[in-house]
Amino acid sequence: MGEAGKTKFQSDLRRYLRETDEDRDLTRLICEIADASKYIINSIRTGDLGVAGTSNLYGEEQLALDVLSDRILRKRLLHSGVVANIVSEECNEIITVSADCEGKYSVAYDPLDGSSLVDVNLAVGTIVGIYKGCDVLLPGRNLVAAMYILYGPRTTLVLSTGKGVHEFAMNSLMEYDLQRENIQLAPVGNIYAPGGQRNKYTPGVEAFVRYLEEKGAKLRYSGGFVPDINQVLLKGKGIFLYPHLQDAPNGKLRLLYELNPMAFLIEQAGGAASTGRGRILDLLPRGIDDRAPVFIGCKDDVAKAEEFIARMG
Ligand code: AFP
Repeated sequence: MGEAGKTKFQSDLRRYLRETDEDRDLTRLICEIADASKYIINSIRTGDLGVAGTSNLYGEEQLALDVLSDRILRKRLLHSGVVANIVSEECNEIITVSADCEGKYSVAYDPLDGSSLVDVNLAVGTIVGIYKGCDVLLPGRNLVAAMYILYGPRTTLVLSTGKGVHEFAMNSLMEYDLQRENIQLAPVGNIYAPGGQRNKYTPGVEAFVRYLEEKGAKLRYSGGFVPDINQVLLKGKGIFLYPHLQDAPNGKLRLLYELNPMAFLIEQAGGAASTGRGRILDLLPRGIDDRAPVFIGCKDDVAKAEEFIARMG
């Protein structure tokens, strides 16, 4: 399977969700998040960092970009009228918006994952997982939707509401147009993105990476989870890993707002997402800052990782 299939069907995001009979409130929520991305892009591109922290030349305070991105996104969610609870990478507790769960959604997000990469002009992204109702401390298999927005040379939005994975690209009017429908991953890939220090890999992980290298896989790692996953998804093949390390048994990436949304998307594209010993989407979060090791991408590559880890740890 080559590049994910392109489509001639042109539709903006809202119209696409309407035409695929998506729940009206979920459509509203997804479009609010998409709209928020326009303001996040502006801050990234112009360095206009709003208020707080050090002063800029206008005497205003400046925010760290991830804090500003969080404020932009949170404000849209707070005023959307369809959100019950929020979990943000920038806040160490659950933000209750409404005690009324009926017809509402709860959102777990990383407003600007990889924000430190902006200083070196590398791609970063917003990652969002959406649950129906009030509870967010649920296994990721309960997600009703997941999406990410990738701020790269182009701004793209990748979304699934459980009916396949679709890519939208921002046009000159800052609206999102459908680019690819039903993106699918091949069973086996030829690129790998190995996170974490190699000298801290366990024997099983080291053996798995050597297996990938010996079969000719090429290393593609940017340090940004969103662009690295996006490369696997849009090339239709590959694997990203941030494994358990000798001094970090749970790896680095956060379950609620990094791993679960990406695992939902990758599984919707026919791939797999594992801790190395079990499905990411089956993990019951103990807290909002839970971390887990991750092997995510082509399902046969993920299964091979699990084999090596079962055999060698
Ligand atoms: P930050 O959001 O703290 O920059 O971390 C980004 C990230 O969580 C994820 O986007 C990358 O895949 C991973 O860290 C990279 O980690 P290393 O810098 O250890 O490779």
